[in-house]
Amino acid sequence: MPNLKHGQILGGWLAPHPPHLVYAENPTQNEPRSRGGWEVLRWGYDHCRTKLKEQRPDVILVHTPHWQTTVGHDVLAVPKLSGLSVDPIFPHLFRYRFDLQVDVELALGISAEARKLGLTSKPMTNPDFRVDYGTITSLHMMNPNWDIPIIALSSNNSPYFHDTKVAQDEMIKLGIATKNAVIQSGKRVVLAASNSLSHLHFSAEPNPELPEDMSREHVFSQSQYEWDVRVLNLMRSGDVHGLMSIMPQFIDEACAEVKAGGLTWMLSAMDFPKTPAQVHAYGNVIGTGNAVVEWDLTSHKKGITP
Ligand code: 2XP
Ligand code: FE2
Repeated sequence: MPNLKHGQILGGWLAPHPPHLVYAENPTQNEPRSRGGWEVLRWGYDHCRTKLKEQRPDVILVHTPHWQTTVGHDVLAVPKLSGLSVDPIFPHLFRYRFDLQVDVELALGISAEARKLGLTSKPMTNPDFRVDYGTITSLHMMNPNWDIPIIALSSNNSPYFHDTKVAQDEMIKLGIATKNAVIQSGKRVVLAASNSLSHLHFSAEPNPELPEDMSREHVFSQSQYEWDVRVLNLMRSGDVHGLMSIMPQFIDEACAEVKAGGLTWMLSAMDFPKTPAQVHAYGNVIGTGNAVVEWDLTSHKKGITP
């Protein structure tokens, strides 16, 4: 019998995860209370929530820098996970009770496809696993009801030991593996690269009494800001090859969090789309540069091709 399934990647989102965004939303799941803050970025996520309601994907896949694996690329593969996730740097802002479902079938498929391409990959099957704040923040902002199953992929920390280019080449393979598994699954999927852009941040909270004091929030430096704008303009113009070619320099000069590989993974899974991306918001969080950016693959063609 031929395999008649043909899954689709509907789109991808650059979905930054400063825990401040969840803190500012005051959801019931998060213990600390706030007066708000970082509204422009939070409003940017409104577009994502609306789009997901229209699209109703079967699963959201996220690549996160804050679940780091020294060996290989792990894929979350426990059907249900719940617990308390605390941000180790900002525990006063993020103590979040998560309760989520994982698409284990597709998770196993991604891990198997990654191994076929020569990568080291394992399904993560520990039922007590504490999900990291990168995964939770991006996914909470995208879908606060958590009524769509998810899959999180770990960040192999090879970029921190090896040449950036070698590490990013591995992420291209992980993207291809993801695409292959999605196609075989027959599922409709949305991707999220959980990353800030420029990533230098203030060494202390400008106002510890009121972390959401927006009178103290600003770009870390003019050069970090200019790097972010350059990268966002490449996304907006659909110049994905220009974007990929300056990525190593962006990582070095702006300490960009895309170093962890999520953006490269996502663009690769989407066949490096020349579709102009839509920047829904840009804003700073404790000085870092963050943008909510959408690649809508349904606007030009029906998803990806094998
Ligand atoms: O998530 C990180 O990497 C952080 N440093 C948290 C704060 C702001 C991020 O943009
Ligand atoms: Fe981060």
